[in-house]
Amino acid sequence: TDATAARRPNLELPRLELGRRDFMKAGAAVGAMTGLAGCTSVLSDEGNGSDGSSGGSGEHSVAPGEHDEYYGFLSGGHTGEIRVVGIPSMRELMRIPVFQTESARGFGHDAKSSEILEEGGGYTWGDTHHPRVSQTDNDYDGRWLFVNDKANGRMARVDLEYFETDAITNVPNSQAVHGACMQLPDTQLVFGVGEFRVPMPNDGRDVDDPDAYGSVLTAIDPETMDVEWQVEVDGNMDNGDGGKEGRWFFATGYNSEEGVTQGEMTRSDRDYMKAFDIPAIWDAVEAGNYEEISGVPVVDGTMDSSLNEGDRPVVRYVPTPKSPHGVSVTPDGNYAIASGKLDPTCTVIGVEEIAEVDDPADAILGQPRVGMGPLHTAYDDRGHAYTTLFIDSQVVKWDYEAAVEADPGSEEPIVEKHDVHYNPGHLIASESYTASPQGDYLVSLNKLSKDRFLPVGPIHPENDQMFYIGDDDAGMELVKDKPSYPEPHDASIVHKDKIEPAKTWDPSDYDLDFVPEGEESFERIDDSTVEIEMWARRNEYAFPEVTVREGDEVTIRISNVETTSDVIHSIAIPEYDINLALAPQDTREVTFTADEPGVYWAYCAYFCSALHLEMRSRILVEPR
Ligand code: CUK
Ligand code: CUA
Repeated sequence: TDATAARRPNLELPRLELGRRDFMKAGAAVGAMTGLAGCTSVLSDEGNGSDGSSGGSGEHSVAPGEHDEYYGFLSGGHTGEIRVVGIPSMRELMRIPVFQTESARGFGHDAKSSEILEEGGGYTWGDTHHPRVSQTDNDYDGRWLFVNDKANGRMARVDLEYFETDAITNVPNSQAVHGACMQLPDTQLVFGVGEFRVPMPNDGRDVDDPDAYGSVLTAIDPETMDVEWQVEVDGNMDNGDGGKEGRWFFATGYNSEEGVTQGEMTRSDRDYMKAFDIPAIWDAVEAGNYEEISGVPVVDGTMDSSLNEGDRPVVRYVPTPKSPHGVSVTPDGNYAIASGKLDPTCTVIGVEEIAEVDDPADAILGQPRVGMGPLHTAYDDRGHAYTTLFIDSQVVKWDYEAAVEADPGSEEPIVEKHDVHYNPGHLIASESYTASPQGDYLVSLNKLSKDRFLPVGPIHPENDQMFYIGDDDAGMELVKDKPSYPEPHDASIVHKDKIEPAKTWDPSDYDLDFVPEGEESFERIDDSTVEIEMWARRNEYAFPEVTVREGDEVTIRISNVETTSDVIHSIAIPEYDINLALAPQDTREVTFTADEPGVYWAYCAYFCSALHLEMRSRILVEPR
């Protein structure tokens, strides 16, 4: 609007018509000036936007009652969850418990979600890093979100119709699943990138022999969530990304030294990005060229291996400088860009070239010097890469075709650097993991917030900073700071039109029979077993009271019979550690042993109506 434009800081940025050598200096100047622009708007009235935003121009805020353009799916790190935010507002819309028990959504309270957690290994927490949304034809299809558990070596799937975790696979032979991504263009496989090296199987046999340790890439069927195969490699692995054409999967790695102490792990100057040849791996599996370990075919992808006819290696090792961490494939599918924590360059690897060259090192087409501590790279739709610089606390914008033209170590491809606050890990741009990013918004997930927010004790929030990147002339514009509970590592940004969330449950999607009004039942099966089928609606349960006997095993199946969207109930049972959340038309079940005689007021924990506080049922446990 004009009013918004009038309030924007009046800063005419110089148009850059410079030779390449001068570009760097000018780029730095642009960075400084856009930083200043951010400050100016904080000092103006602009910062007190009606959406409660702090700082940034009003152009990218979302007014009360209006919807965001994008869903942002952020990992929650060691909370074990996924957070859903709206972009550009950065408002948190929902949290999805994945690896942890969570009471607001009843995850791990009802039978179904408890079984998912139990089948996933029975752990009470996880460490989510990389949320990736399924794709069809290299574009988001909005069906599933996959996310790793770095802590316990698992992969989970979230159903994006219900925004609910529906499967967890406990990956064998792998202690930490770090990177997570899929085979493209159509999510044919989901890949978990094994990080820690452990003996395989890890049953105590080789604890004293690090040479016998290994790490594996795991391929999982997205429909069944079964492990299809694994590939053992040399060294550790870290992050991963899929080539757009479906042949290659890339994983960074460190510790090619295969050490077990930090000194040992960082001794050599080179590590390797691994390029997995997916068809060659399938050939090896089909030809029986694998060892079965813990019930999984494990293909030998170590450097010395050459399993297939014609000595076609299943993994190609591309030498990259010290301890590469991030890897991501450009939207055009032409390059995989990896960057090392301990080296100031990014390595631009030609995807087609990998298949053609004899020496994988020859597939390296560019190596620009971008700054200190480059970690992760995202893309816009105009040929720019954006790389986080952990040590410099900056995001560097650079031109990846220019990097292929330039000499190795050159700073010429740099377009701009912008400060972030502080020490960024991942960053993500709108749909930057697809073949068609929008190039408008970018979120930098900063590890340290230091003094950016009111102090809240010695554990600080992180700072997720959102930029508008759609105007190359004006440069990157810092729009928003969002404090984040520890700790997002990576995110996916998906246009709202590509996600179709359910408004209510569809009982036919569920394996438990719905209990309509009038069909409630209380059945004593035998001396110690009771089955209750009941419903909930505003403001009552089917039974105002139920009586069971001490020691009974009680199963409650309960349906929310509401058909109105957003009328949510729950059934909380005090002292029995139970809270089932019930969205409209949802049915949940729980079984517990009534081992303490007494009176228990089961109540609804979602404030659902004027008589919400009266919505309760008295459970009487009679002494035997
Ligand atoms: S991430 Cu997992 S250590 Cu850089 Cu992809 Cu944070
Ligand atoms: Cu139902 Cu409160």
